Amino acid sequence: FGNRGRVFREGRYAMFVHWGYYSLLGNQWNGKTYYGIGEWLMNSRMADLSVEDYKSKVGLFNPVSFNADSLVALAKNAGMKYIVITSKHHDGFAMFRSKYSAFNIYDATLFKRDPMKEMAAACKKAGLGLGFYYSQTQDWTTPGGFHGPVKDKNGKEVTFDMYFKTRCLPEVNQLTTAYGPIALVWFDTPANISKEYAAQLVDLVHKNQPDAFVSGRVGHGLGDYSTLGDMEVPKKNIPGLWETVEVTNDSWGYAWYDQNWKTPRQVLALLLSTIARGGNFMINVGPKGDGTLPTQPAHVLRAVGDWVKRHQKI
Ligand code: FUL
Repeated sequence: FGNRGRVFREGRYAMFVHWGYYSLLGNQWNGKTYYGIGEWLMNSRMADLSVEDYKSKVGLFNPVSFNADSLVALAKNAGMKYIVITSKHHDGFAMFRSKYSAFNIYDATLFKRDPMKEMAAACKKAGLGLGFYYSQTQDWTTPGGFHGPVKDKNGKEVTFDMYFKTRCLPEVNQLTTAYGPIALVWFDTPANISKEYAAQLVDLVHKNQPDAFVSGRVGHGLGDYSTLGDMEVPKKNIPGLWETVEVTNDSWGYAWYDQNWKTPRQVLALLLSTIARGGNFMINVGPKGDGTLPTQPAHVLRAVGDWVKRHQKI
């Protein structure tokens, strides 16, 4: 491997952060709650939100209390070695100042900050690795994206190829050139993407960031490691490079009612059994719409960290 994937290979324990416009909604729309994973609210069949509906409240998203340094400090105190944060989830909202879509946190809100820049600076200062989650196939609001509109605003048909070339690939290029060294890009839900597109993504990341890994969910077995199913902690040893991803409660993105927090003991057991079977463990937190974390998962991760740091060699 040389230096490629060193952060992943040596880090083993990571923080996953699902944070986006959906965090402001928290699984609620016009006073009604829709149960499920918070970042999927727009796609909830019950809520039945059109692209226009969904976009209509984005101006209310103004997470002024977001503090990258304190999120990174929490990960560090928890004994984690890298953080993977959502730069664009399936709803197509970019959590960075995208040059390729105005539906982004800088241009579509009053916030006027780029949280991915702030995370990059904070991780660098703290000596933690940073990875970007990027939904490459599903994009529910960009014409041509999987599960997205099939026509543009002029009624012209848009293909996946157009979405891929004008949004996905250029954004991945931006994320891997304008934010300093990146530990990995975490692609997700490959769905029916062809091998040719997946290969283009892998090549682009490796070209721009020779030390970065690409997650297995890029598709077609082209990733540098594999990710098990969501919340899948295996009961047997697994060879090769792999990870499992878990939640601190029941949702990745913030859901206002979800108080089903795991205890420190439960998280520690999941962490240890994953590490002992040869995998990496990445556990999620979902900041709220104001940018702050709910207090309980912070408390849980710190408590686990006390144990981890007492037993870590380095
Ligand atoms: C899934 C996604 O669809 C979820 O929203 C979440 O991001 C999880 C980690 O991966 O497959």
